[in-house]
Amino acid sequence: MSDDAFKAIDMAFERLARRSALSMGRRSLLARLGAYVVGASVAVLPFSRGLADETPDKGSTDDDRDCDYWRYCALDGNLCSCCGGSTTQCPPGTALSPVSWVGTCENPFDGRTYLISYNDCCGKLSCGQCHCFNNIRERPLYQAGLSNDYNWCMANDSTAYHCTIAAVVGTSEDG
Ligand code: ABN
Repeated sequence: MSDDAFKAIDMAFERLARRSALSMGRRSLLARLGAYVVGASVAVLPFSRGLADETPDKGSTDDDRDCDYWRYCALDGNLCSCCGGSTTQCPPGTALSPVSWVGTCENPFDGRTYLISYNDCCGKLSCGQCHCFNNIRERPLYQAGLSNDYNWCMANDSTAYHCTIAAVVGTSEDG
């Protein structure tokens, strides 16, 4: 760009600055600038605008020690069925969490959708076996009851997380 072009731009900005200084006070100028800065930062903040993964997933196995077992469609954690418990029972020496998150999973064997309660089993260190990371219709933590990404042992005497069970609590047709 030539010197003349730079000069023209300088003058244009100077004129603009002088005109706005005449028409508004310093405080109101700062307030306006502040509003622009806050507006711009909200516009670019990295939050999730879309919903979580909506891909229907029917699961593909009847093996309850496999992450693809249909009931585990929203299970993020260790399978209790690999840790001395079962799909519905905590392993000996652990205690069921009274609070849980829920998911809806389709059973590929009867085509129906079931409400699943995922409860953590607590009181022993992580079992470390069969870790699954399934997130069908799971929601971020601000919808706590639908979020799997949380230690639901928080209400137990011992908050140590061991594994997770997946109990059917109803069908999606239940009122
Ligand atoms: N609800 C399973 C879990 C436990 C601890 C941390 C993340 C997720």
